[in-house]
Amino acid sequence: MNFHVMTLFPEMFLAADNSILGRAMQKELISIDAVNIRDYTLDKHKKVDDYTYGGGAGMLMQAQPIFDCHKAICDKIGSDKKVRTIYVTPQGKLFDQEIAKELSNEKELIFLCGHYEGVDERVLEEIATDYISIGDYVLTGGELPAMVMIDCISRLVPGVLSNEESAQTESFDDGLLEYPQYTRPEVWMDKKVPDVLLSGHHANIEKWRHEQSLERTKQRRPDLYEKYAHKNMKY
Ligand code: 4GN
Repeated sequence: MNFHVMTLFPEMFLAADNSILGRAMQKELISIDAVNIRDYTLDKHKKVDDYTYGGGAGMLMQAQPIFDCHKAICDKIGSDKKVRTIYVTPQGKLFDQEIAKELSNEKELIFLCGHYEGVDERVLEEIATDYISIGDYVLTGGELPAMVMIDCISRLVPGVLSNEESAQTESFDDGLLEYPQYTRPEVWMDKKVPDVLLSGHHANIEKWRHEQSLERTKQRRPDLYEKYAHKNMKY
């Protein structure tokens, strides 16, 4: 999977080079190419923003540099199909594991990270195929949301996680929160690891974990619990 990111702050994407994604990049399972939109401005002062028509506070990113940057990325990819181009925005569809799974099937993905008050609508109409938000809050730029999505999508690309790491995720009860986990020591601050986990009785351990998942989901995420209960209703 090749990620192409249009941004005014390409250095921010060096932060994506952590242990798991770093390993995936070395293995060439993924690549992240952060492209500076400013390199494509035709303005002699390298300006990429301007005032909004109709007035109001703040500046907008102009269409031309973004369009030319997108064109350069598409030419470089050289595919005959249209490449999915995600505008990261609080006005988008809410990102979740299902969207991540769907996007992980693409070979190339382009992200557009906005700044200031946003982007001229006309260039979005020309290049954006998807409008996606990571949650109902506003950040100063689209870079962090793009990194969240890239991280989440990358770990679904075959080979990025070890078998152990992916088996761990797949074993989670579909739609429930994870059960509590413990590592050494057996006693810490007078708190003992639950006996069942030390018993070696695998059926009991599985049953305990499922109960814990159910209880935790009911307490912390009643919305998910309702969905799960409904889905598993037997008539
Ligand atoms: C996306 C972008 C939050 C999200 C953003 C989100 C940058 N904040 N919830 N900020 O996924 C105006 C121009 C705000 C771009 C945008």
